[in-house]
This record gives sequence, C-alpha cells and structure tokens, in this order.
Amino acid sequence: MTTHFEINDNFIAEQNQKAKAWLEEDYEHLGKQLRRRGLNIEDLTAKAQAFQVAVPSWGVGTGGTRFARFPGIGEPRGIYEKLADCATINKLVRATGAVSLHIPWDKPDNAATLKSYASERGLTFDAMNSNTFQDQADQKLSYRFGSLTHPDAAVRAQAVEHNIECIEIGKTLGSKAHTVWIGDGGNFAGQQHFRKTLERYLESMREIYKALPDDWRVFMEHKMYEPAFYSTVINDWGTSYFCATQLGEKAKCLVDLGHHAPNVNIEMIVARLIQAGKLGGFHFNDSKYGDDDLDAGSIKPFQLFLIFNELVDAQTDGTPDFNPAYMLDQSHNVTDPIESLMMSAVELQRAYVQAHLVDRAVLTEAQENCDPMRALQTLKQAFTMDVAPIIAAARERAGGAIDPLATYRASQYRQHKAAERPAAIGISAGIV
Ligand SMILES: [Mn+2]
Repeated sequence: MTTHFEINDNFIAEQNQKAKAWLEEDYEHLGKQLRRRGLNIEDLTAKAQAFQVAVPSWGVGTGGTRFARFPGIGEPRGIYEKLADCATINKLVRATGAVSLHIPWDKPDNAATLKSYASERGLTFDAMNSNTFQDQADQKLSYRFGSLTHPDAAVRAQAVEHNIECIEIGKTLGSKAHTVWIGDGGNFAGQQHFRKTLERYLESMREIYKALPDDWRVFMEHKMYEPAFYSTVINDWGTSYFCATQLGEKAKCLVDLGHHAPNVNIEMIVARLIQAGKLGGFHFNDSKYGDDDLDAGSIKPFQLFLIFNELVDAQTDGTPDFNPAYMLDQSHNVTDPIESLMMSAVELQRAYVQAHLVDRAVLTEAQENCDPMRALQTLKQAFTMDVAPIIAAARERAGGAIDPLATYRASQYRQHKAAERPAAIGISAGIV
C-alpha cells in the first residue's frame, strides 16, 4: 500500500505558489465589490468551505452509455483503489469528504476494514445505494421484469432482502441514509397494472423502512424513463412524494437533475418538496436531451443556480428539518473521471456561493410589488458575479489546490496509476 502514488500536501502548496499572487489580488478586489453590496467576503468564503458534496464510489470509473464504454488508463480496479481516487479528489478540492457506496458493485469484504481505510484518508460514508436493476452472478431470481414491484412475491422478497443488507453494511460504515432507485416499469401498453405495481412498491418499501435505524433516512429516487421506455413505477416527484408520505417521516424524495423531461422546471419541484418537508437530497448532473448525465453545471449553469437559490432561501428562512444530502451522479464518457468530479464539485460550490449573493430583501420587495424585471435583475446580479476567487481561497485555506485541474495534471497522478494498475476486465461503473 505504501508504494502507491499519492499527491502530497507539499506538492499542492508548491503548485499554489504559481497562482497565489493573482488570487490575493482578485480576492481583495472582489471583497471591495461585495462590500459595496453589503456583503462580507470572509463570510462567503466560510460558507464555501462548509459546502460538501458526496462522490459516488462508481463515479471514479469511466462510465458509458448503453452502447459502449471506452475505459481510460489507470482506472481503479476495486473499492480500495476507488477510495484512493476519491481521496485524491477531496485533497485537491476539499469539498468532497464523503463517498456514497454502491452495493454490490463496491461491496466490501469487510466493512470495518473499509471504514478505517477511508478514515485514514479523511473520508466518511454518505448514503448507501442498492441495485435491483440488474442481475448479479450468484442471484437466484431475475429482475428482468421488476424487483420491488415484481408480480412474484419471491422476487420482491429477494429485492427487499438486498436493500436490508445494504442498510446493514451502511451501519458499520457510519452511513445515515439509504437510496433506493428501481428500474421497474414497462415497455408495452398494458404490460403492467399501474396501481397494483405501485401498491407492491409500497408494500416492499414498508419492509425496507422497518429495517432503518432511528437516525437514518431512506431516499426514493424517481426517474421518468429508462430502462423501461413506456412506463416507470416511480416516474416523477409526485409519485415519489406520495410514497414518502405513505411510508413515514424517514422517507424522503431524491431529485436527480437528469431524471426529468426536458424543460421541466426543476427548481420549482425543489421548492415544492422543501415546502412539503420531503426533500431528501440530490444527484447532481446536467442534461440536454434525456438522462444523458453530463457534468454538473456544464451546459445549464443558470438552472443550477436557480436550484441553489431555492436551497439557500430555505436555509436562510430557517426551514425546519432542512438537511438535503448532496451527491454527484454523472457518466464520464470522454473525460478523466477525477477531473470531471473535481470540476463538478467546484460548479456546485460556485452556484451555492452565488445563491448567497442574492439580495433577498430586494427580491422580496420586487415580488411583492409585482416587478418582474427587478426580480430577474436581482437574481442575475448574483449569477453573473465571478466568485472564483472565493472558491479558490476556500480550497487553498483548507490545504487544497488553487487550480485543481492544473495541479492534478502536473502531478501525473493518472500516469502513475496507469503503471500501478494494469487494466482489469469487468470494472463496475455506471449511472443510477
Ligand atoms: Mn441518480
């Protein structure tokens, strides 16, 4: 283990020297601009430092589409190497201290050993993720026609048991939440009885819910289509919300940005779920046509900002029981996954800080006075402000890189890993 290449703190500090002078200059100037608007740059930097988003264990492998996967060099071959990559991401951006584990793709032989390995690298475990959307090698019954909603009670029981196993592993890892996403649905009109399948879903989820420790939450992730292309059992936030209310307090809705029809007003769904006390968390990514899992903030940064505007508004309001879990979930088809995950975490931090720049008193006044142009201008003033120096300073003060991408590339981490990790067949990576 000790021979494995790691990016050390001295190297980061050395690289930071190159950009330190301009960062100080830009930070000072931005501080003055913000002061004119009644904002304190140090408060904003503290907020940026407090922001955290979890990285999915499967995200550090090259993803793919349903057509093909083009693996990169030096890919992690197992969960320990995946955690090493997650630790590298956090070392450079200092905003991704938790890993969300997928079972069985990243099932540990020994959860306690995995936990200490992670903890030695400054990582903790966020929500667990089950998988009943594909069959595993040693599996008795098939999920071809569904899992938690399958007409056969034995298949449902097997899927329930798998979810409970995930919770058990999560208890040892120190996780506090379990995410359920199912691929159940139909490809033909008439294939499934809509009400019966949803009833069976609730019946299965009640069993999983019973296995939750008191301080845990269960997240239900809706998805409009795929793998089923005609109907999906948990297809939208309304269905998810209905199930969350049926199950109880600990059941919450998870919003994956890519799991909606194009043009759907996601920020409004977020506001609705906040109001209903049912917003569990997010899977962040970006999307153009369907669930194509582009990198967060890569094509619709204003939408991302508007979502964070709702989140920060709820936080500022002191909305009770408001504690959404943030995770990245995107498919890295043509990039180095470490680079994509680092830059995506930075995009989220940017949207989060920008949302704090919104003058909420002016916005409220514009809303109350029916002044749409002033309302939009208030949001745009926040969105167009370049807060890069705040995020860079937040990273640097925490020991991270001022320029994570340049520092990562200069370290030649990937080239070192290519030598350490000869290609393995059948690496587990994907998108949920
Ligand atoms: Mn997802």
